[in-house]
Amino acid sequence: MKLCIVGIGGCGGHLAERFLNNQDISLLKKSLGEHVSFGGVKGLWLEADVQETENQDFFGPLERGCYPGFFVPHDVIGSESKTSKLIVDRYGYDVKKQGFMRQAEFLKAVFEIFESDEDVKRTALSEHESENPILRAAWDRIRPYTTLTGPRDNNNGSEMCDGILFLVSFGGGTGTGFVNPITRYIRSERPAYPVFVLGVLTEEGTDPQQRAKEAKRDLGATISLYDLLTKRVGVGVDGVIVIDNQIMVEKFGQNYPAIDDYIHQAMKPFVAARHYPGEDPPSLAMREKFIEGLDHPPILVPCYFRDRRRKDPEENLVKKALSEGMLFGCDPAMAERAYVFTRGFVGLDKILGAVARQTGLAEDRIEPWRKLGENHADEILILLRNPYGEERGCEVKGNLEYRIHRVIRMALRYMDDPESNLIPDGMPDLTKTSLEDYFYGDDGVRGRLKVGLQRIEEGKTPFFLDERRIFERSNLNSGVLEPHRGGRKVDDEEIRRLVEGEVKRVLAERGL
Ligand SMILES: Nc1nc2c(ncn2[C@@H]2O[C@H](COP(=O)(O)OP(=O)(O)OP(=O)(O)O)[C@@H](O)[C@H]2O)c(=O)[nH]1
Ligand SMILES: [Mg+2]
Repeated sequence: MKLCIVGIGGCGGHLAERFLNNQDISLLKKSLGEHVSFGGVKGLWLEADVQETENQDFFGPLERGCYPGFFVPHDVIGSESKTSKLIVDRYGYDVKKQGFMRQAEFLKAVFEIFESDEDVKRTALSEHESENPILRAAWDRIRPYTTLTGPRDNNNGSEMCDGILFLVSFGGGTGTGFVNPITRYIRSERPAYPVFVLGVLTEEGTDPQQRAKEAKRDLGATISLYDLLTKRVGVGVDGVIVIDNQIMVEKFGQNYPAIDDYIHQAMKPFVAARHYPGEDPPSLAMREKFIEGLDHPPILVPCYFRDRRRKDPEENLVKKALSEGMLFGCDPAMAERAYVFTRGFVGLDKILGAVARQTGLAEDRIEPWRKLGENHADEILILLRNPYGEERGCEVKGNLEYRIHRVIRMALRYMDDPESNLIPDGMPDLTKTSLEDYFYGDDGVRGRLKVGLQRIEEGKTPFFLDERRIFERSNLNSGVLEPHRGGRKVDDEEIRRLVEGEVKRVLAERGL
């Protein structure tokens, strides 16, 4: 799988820089040849705050043909835009606000409006030739790097990426809020194209920039994770790779550049291109492996270790990866599956045996993919699928349940704090009622998070159940939105049809 890397927001941009860095010899930052990133990845950075794009010099404006480039999606909405005015007048949300608002629910609300309000859609269509112009523009910038480019683009297919990896933090506003709408938007067009998210969960206490309290960041993280994990397979992403900044900060101190270098290093076996002969499955087949047997996207915990080349390295690599090498705390014995990526000289049977022994998984639940490595070192990345679900597992420090339980408790605390002002004054009644209902209503997020906590305590999986929208299209003809009334149900049959259609289309495109 050759990945298209899309960093979103501050953390996403810093990480994307690591992945997209040029390996070619460069002089004074000018490449002497073609820009070649590790693993042949390509990609871009989506940012909402122009100021942030001016504070760095790695990415240039895509509009000016720069590579690697950044793009500010809401720039497609002009300052005199009727669409923007309609949304401000009816809902009180200003999509032109610089950097948006640092809240996950802001972007969630805005894109639900674009999806559901017929007047907004009509106005946007006449003004921007798209009902959802911000997401359309973002997707239009991503797609040319993928095998999904239209036939007229005349790109060399083998150069193109056959999967997307979004890089975000869970805890800010931009990455946290944008990742769901954009992945959902891509999915509505391409149900079977591999799409993964790597999300860095914000650390405990204060972050170095001290921009927001932990509880506030945790509410954003919770909303984003909730929305990612409750979509059905084929509607949502194919996996959410989680990394805990808390573990990273304990390892490296509050040094984001060092943390980001390490995260990139740890993901190298996943993105590396040089496969062992016969161990390079088509990306659609790999995607199938990740979601096999699941209704909802899995959580994937990365465990990484790198060691100088030794004789018989397998047992030690696996052992270290599953202990000191976990990038998010968990109990590996709880994993349902393991996807193993190695670089270097390792034996297939030995790796399978070592992972089976140390996780308790049957060998048919372990998927190994070997790649050629660097001189003098072997490395391993194990992605553990859904390694949680033990009764009272949330009481054991170091477990996934323990960390997520804390994040949800913090989110609830923030929701219950009157100073949080989650229903801003001055918003139109429609928005106030919708937010009130979304957060605090009988079927609201507050109640659902409490259920989530209980499910975690009881060791049930998954801990979040059904999707929850802020706005729901309840009256198609008038175009007036009403608060959520249960969500659109996408049944299994519809998903199956969408996925089958997509598989057929891709096979036909490749003449298979
Ligand atoms: N590992 C790592 N974590 C980061 C980095 N930058 C920010 N974070 C974490 O991510 C959280 C959110 O910050 P950003 O990613 O900058 O937020 P954003 O997505 O740009 O959203 P805004 O709040 O709208 O700026 C912070 O609280 C940190 O926990 C980074 O470079 N590396
Ligand atoms: Mg930011």
